[in-house]
Amino acid sequence: MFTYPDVSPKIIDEIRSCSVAVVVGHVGPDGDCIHSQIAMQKLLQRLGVEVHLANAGPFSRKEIKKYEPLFAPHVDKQLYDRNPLVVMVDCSTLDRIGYLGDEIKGLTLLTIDHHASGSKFGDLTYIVPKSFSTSLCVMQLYKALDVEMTYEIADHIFFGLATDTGFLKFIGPYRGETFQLMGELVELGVSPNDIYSRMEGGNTFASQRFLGRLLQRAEPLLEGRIMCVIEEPSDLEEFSSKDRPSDTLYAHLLSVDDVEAVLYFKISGEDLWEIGFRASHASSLDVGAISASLGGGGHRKAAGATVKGTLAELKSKLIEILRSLLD
Ligand SMILES: [Mn+2]
Repeated sequence: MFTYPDVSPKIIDEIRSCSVAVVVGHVGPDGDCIHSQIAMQKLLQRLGVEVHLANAGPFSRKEIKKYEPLFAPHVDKQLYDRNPLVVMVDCSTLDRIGYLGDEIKGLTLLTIDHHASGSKFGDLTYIVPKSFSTSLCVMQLYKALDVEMTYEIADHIFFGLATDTGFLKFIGPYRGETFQLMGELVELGVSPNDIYSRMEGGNTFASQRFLGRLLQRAEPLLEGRIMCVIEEPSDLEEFSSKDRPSDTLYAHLLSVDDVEAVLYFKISGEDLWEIGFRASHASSLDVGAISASLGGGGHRKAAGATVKGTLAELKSKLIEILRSLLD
């Protein structure tokens, strides 16, 4: 069975000797990022540290919106001058935290992450690529520092795990350790049932109508191996971009037989498109690489890029790239 690596004594000493800290996370934060930041804040507070939370946002995901008031958009000079320990969670490179990267330059940095892509950057790192969430890495810090977890903390940790695993859908075999950790959290009072409702609920009616519109417009390409969905200007007149039902749209279209990838063209400006990519679990397509070739970023299965050009140009370019990859 997989076991988490030990947290280094250097990290433990750094945390134990710290008096003021700022916990930062990546731009466009998701549930794992926000709940890991909060769980990390609570851990440090229990050790008597004065803790600040900072994130450059935007807090556009519905499941994290309510936490926005807890986060400062900047690390101001006053705080910087007190030489806080910077704890960066759910990312391993400074460019992922946006302009905050410039605001923390020169401070001691502790990185806690589960992404394989980032370099082992920074003075102190606890990076576990096999971990299904950063929040489970934070849980290891509670254990290493011998700080008792309350229900509230357990709930943050479970929520981070739930959002990063599509509520456990992405967990494969031989990962019993994750279920053992979940067992500990549930025994602290966490209700998976309640977490699921909070994670999947909270949709606006408009987002569900928008979903219906986009599903009707989905176009199968390359013998149905690709699904392409394109927004029209009238969509954004009728619906807000905040109501984009992206995750559900991808899930619905990837569930169609033979579909390997979904392309979602979102209007971002005049001849400016944000293209979302998702690949199916079974496909060998690496949409992260496709997105990177367009100047974007992401992972093998999920990626995005913002690209200038006309729709016709971009669409035919992508069809050519996909055709060559699928052959
Ligand atoms: Mn994560």
